[in-house]
Amino acid sequence: MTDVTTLGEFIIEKQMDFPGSSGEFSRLLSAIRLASKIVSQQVNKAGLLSNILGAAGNENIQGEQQQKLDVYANDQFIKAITKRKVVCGITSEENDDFLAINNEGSYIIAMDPLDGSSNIDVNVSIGTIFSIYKRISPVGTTVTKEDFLQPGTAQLAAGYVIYGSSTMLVYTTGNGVNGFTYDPGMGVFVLSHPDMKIPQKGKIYSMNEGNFYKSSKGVQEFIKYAQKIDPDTDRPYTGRYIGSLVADFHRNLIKGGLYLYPATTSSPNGKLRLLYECNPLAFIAEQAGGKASTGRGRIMEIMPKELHQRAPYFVGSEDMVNKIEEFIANED
Ligand code: P6P
Repeated sequence: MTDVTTLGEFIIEKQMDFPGSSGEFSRLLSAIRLASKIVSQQVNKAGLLSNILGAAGNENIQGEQQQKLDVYANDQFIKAITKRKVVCGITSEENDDFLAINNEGSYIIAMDPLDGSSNIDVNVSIGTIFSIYKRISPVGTTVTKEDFLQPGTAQLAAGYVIYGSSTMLVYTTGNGVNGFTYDPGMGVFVLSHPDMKIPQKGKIYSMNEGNFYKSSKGVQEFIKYAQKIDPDTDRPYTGRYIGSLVADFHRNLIKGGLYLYPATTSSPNGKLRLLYECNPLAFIAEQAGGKASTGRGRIMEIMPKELHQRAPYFVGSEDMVNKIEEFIANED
């Protein structure tokens, strides 16, 4: 077998553990690794498992139909993380309120267990997104809401799993970004994308253009700019929108590009959730040399007020984020 580095070896060899911890990060990441293997197995046979497919009949706090696989993924991650005893609380897209897990735990997790779930039964890539913080309240006490309402700049680690043509885990602990591809034969994640960097320039923009006329003038001007024929500036750009944030983000991370979900007349704060969609991917984007903005400022500097609050979101190649920020600044 060629010389491969597994995720487990990588954490031990290459990643400093959290400051002052004794292997807690590796235990936490191994919980995420285990749960993602289990979810990946179900996602890969979702088409066959009628008992999994289809809405669970409940609605989550977003008022979205909960797909059974959403609920299943949420359960698997919560179970695996709880077993490691290092987490005091979890907030999840699938749970209206946060979950108190273990008072002795030092960390909190914000997660979207299965993002893009509307794509589950049409066989399009979906993903898990997670973000890890140190708790603010004292160890030994019950986790509080304030433990979760920390700015993205306080993240210790963040990552995503993409369940696509292959299953990949991409994460950062603030020392760059590394991608691991799951090898089902060996049952391990192997380092396949060391030290990922997003191209500074890009030609791909990812937006639901059905929202064009519901977006601000500055956003509309950017889209028209992107579509203009101008060979000198490599335009028109290419529109690529999968409708699954993790899949669009991952492609743009590798090829260069901009994902945008702006505020619209029907969603004045945008659609994406700050804690478990915007901030974790922003941490990865910045660590890979990219940028993540509300359109008017660094998204990781927002002081959250609510667990499920939304934010306008522009993330990807630095030059493209700068360009749309210019258009937005000029709309005033
Ligand atoms: P729309 C999925 O629900 C999600 O949160 C992201 O994965 C995706 O990019 C976006 O919403 C799709 O939203 O309004 O274009 O269907």
